[in-house]
Amino acid sequence: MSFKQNKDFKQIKTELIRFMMMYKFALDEFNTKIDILKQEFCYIHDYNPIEHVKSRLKTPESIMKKLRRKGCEISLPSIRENIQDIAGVRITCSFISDIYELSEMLQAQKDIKLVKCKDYIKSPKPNGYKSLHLILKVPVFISDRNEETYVEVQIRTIAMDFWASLEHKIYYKYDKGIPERLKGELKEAADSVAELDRKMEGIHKEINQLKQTDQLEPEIDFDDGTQEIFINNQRFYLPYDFLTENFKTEK
Ligand code: 0O2
Repeated sequence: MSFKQNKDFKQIKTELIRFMMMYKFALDEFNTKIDILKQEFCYIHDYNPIEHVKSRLKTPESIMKKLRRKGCEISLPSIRENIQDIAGVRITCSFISDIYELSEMLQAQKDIKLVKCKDYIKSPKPNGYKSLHLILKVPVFISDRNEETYVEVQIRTIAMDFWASLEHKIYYKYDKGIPERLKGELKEAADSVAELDRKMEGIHKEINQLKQTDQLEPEIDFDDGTQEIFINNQRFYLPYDFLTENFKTEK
């Protein structure tokens, strides 16, 4: 390799690293947002709808493959515009209602822009695949600029995730024809998963209604009227009257 070639190569390498870093930063930022929502849910609502979060950066091979499949030009600006899932986050929720609630919360954040929403829950793919896909733009602030970076978020229930992970392992991306019998069996499995989700959602709603009825009666922890409260792992003892008089809640 000549001196010039070596210099060019080093420059390309630096540019590529900078390019991919933006997606890594976007993932870092997005994961912090999810973590904050998760903690807020745990502290305030005593309930965590987020079961699991997994993020990944698409491999260069996979990016090139997708670029060719879509018939796009092979250049960094083309990748930046056409491949919107270089930064990908998969969030597994407990119930279907959690998926939509979380999606709304994310879209309500002022610095996040919704580019595309594909609702494969309301309109599943013919093979039975279900999931809510959001293509978002997240601003990444670096030393000399601010870049709006695409992040693909897939939100689904544990049951949908179970099906999709196994289907992916079995034959998603299998190029040859798939026997109709197997397609049918996989679709049946997806229908069972959907039924299970429906059942669990129903039980969850009923339990919530029961809980709300129970909570109408205030629970006072101690005979002297003191309430025990944990904030950030610290224990506080506060008089019940003090709390109800000073912290009015919205009705
Ligand atoms: P990987 O390896 O998971 O990243 P578009 O970008 O809109 O032009 P695309 O990417 O096909 O077209 O969009 P779509 O339909 O939203 O699918 C994107 C991702 O959803 C896929 O990423 C999969 O992760 C997942 N997915 C979509 N359909 C299926 C399916 O039938 N089964 C399973 N298991 N997963 C699915 P990649 O890049 O294809 O793969």
